[in-house]
Amino acid sequence: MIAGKQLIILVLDIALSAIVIVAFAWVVASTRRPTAQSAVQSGGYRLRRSWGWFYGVLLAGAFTATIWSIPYAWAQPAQGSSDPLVVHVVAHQFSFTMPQRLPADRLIKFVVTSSDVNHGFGIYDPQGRLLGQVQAMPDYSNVFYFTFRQPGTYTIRCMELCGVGHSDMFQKLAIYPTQTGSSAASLPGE
Ligand SMILES: [Cu+2]
Repeated sequence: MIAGKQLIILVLDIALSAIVIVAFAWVVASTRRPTAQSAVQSGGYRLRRSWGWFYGVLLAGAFTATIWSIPYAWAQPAQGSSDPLVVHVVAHQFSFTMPQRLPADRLIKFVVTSSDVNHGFGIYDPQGRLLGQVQAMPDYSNVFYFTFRQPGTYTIRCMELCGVGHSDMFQKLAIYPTQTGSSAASLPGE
């Protein structure tokens, strides 16, 4: 049963496809009336210039409006922040070797590698939103800093097609609240 967002996307897809088909049909029909190059050249150049300016301004505007939300500046450990908790992650076909519980409100330094092929290490919040990701590569460690702001059950998913079991390559990660006190942030069994 198609409903809600899927229905909107389907209708939009059909409408946009219809516009493209009409545009192609118009181009095909128009080629049946030959026109001298000189008659269309200056108009074509004018149109091309306006089109270039239109996209130039559009891209510059979109760039200026969105560059501020790029997270690189605050994805790094803050100056003077406490020692990060180092967590090693090894991805395999088709699971991750890593702790199942980690503390909230603590800077975590994930050191991510793979024992076989390329994988992705993606962190999803309890609502299923992607919060961050890094590649898991064989013979190489990627470092990824992350702080879980809210306790809850998060999901780690592989984000790179890595074989037949790729779609089953996910697991839960429990984030527990950090109590005040120095020992609260250490891992069980640490
Ligand atoms: Cu994988």
